[in-house]
Amino acid sequence: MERTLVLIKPDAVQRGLIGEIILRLERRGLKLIAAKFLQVNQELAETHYAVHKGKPFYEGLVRYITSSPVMAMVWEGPNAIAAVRQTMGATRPTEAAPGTIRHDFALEVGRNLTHASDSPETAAQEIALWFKPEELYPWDRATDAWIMG
Ligand code: DGI
Repeated sequence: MERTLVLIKPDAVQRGLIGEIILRLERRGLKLIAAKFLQVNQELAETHYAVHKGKPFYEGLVRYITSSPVMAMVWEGPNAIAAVRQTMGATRPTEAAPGTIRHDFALEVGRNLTHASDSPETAAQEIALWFKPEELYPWDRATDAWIMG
């Protein structure tokens, strides 16, 4: 079982896509175990994107993520990290496969709607950065046996 951090970024919130994105993750069979709606401050943005510090798009990325509220969530499931990234599509929307969120709703890499952890190590770091342990609520879902063998 894996957990992954998903951010519905400011452009997706402003464009009224929170429900659409949650719908696709729920429908896939992933389980929501934590969620919060928040305005990201400079410190959180810089820590979250520390790996990109020094890159030409870094300052714009921090401005973008702090520009308006985001929805932060933790989703759980078998292969959740790969499954969520597949549902999001490639980082550059014009390279994302049809049927993915970034293909279906975005045009530019700098407004690509979502963030999802890219490995078990980053997922653990990012979940700990965005959520306190007591904010995670694992639960038994009546349909689990029909989604996980
Ligand atoms: O994990 P991803 O979000 O798919 O991609 P990533 O971790 O390589 O990059 C994080 C974010 O940084 C990405 O969602 C958008 C932004 N980014 C990455 N490469 C570029 C970029 N933004 C701009 N403007 N130009 C880039 O080349």
